[in-house]
Amino acid sequence: MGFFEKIKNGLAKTRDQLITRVEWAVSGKPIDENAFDEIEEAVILADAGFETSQLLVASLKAKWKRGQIKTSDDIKQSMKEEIEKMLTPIETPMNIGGTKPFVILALGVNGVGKTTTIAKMASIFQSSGKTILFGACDTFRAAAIEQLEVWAKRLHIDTVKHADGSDPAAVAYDAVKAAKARNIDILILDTAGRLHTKANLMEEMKKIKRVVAKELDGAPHEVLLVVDATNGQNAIAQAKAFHDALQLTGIIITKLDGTAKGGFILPIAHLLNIPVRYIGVGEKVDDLIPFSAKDFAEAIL
Ligand SMILES: Nc1nc2c(ncn2[C@@H]2O[C@H](COP(=O)(O)OP(=O)(O)OP(=O)(O)O)[C@@H](O)[C@H]2O)c(=O)[nH]1
Ligand SMILES: [Mg+2]
Repeated sequence: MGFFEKIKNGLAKTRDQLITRVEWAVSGKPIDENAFDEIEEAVILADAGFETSQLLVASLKAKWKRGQIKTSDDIKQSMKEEIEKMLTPIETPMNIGGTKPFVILALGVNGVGKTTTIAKMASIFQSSGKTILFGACDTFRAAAIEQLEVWAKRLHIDTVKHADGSDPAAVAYDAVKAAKARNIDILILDTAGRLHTKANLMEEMKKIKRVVAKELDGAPHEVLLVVDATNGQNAIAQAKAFHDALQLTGIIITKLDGTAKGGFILPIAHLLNIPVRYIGVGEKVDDLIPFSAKDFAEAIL
């Protein structure tokens, strides 16, 4: 299956809900002011947030007033264009070419899909010939290290680890040292997830970041937040909190296949302006796809 097919399948729930509502608002009747209120509601229900939905619909309405929108097909076409326009600034792929080892620190609240996403990313990097090392910095949850190692074995990747309950920053330090010594291309650090409202999680992550930077200039090169699409608007709050504390360089959105809340990507662009690197559309290792604004817009409607 190609990328676009996967995104299309992954966004099926969001699309079905959005299309049903948009069509209900515009088909079989002349387009009027009311239709735009209903479209705005549809976009809000896709979890795009009030502010962002308003902005999107305001530009549609302006086109309608200029006579550029006449039919329900015009509406859908214009929505696709506006969504693509909104998402294009956050379509910036990770730039892993320059430095070695390139260090990726993966963060996020519990259960969003960090460990799985790390494995998926590693598999993508491997297919372009890169060597990978994992650092098991989730020493908090029982069995977290084993979970990472199961993936590592499958992908023939080594894991730097300490005992359960040990200092995650010490693991990160050893992992960076090992990556340097072994001439590894990409080091990916898995971390523990807890509620983003717990201050100690942020402090723990800040410490990892500091220790990594001390051992390797410019590292971590990528501070990547993993968010779960089924959390919708709450994922925006998570992104804000992590960004404030840790200056994110990118976001990965997982579980788009399980939700009708895919619209929450719009405020990530409009309010946060943090690059979305990949999107996750399933549990399998090849269910991670580079983010494309055009494909996303095309698939969501
Ligand atoms: N449907 C679907 N499931 C996913 C996706 N990504 C991850 N998952 C599932 O989400 C569950 C949690 O994934 P993990 O990778 O363990 O999440 P985590 O963030 O590492 O969790 P903690 O380490 O406990 O904080 C697993 O069952 C994954 O298979 C996705 O894109 N789609
Ligand atoms: Mg994990």
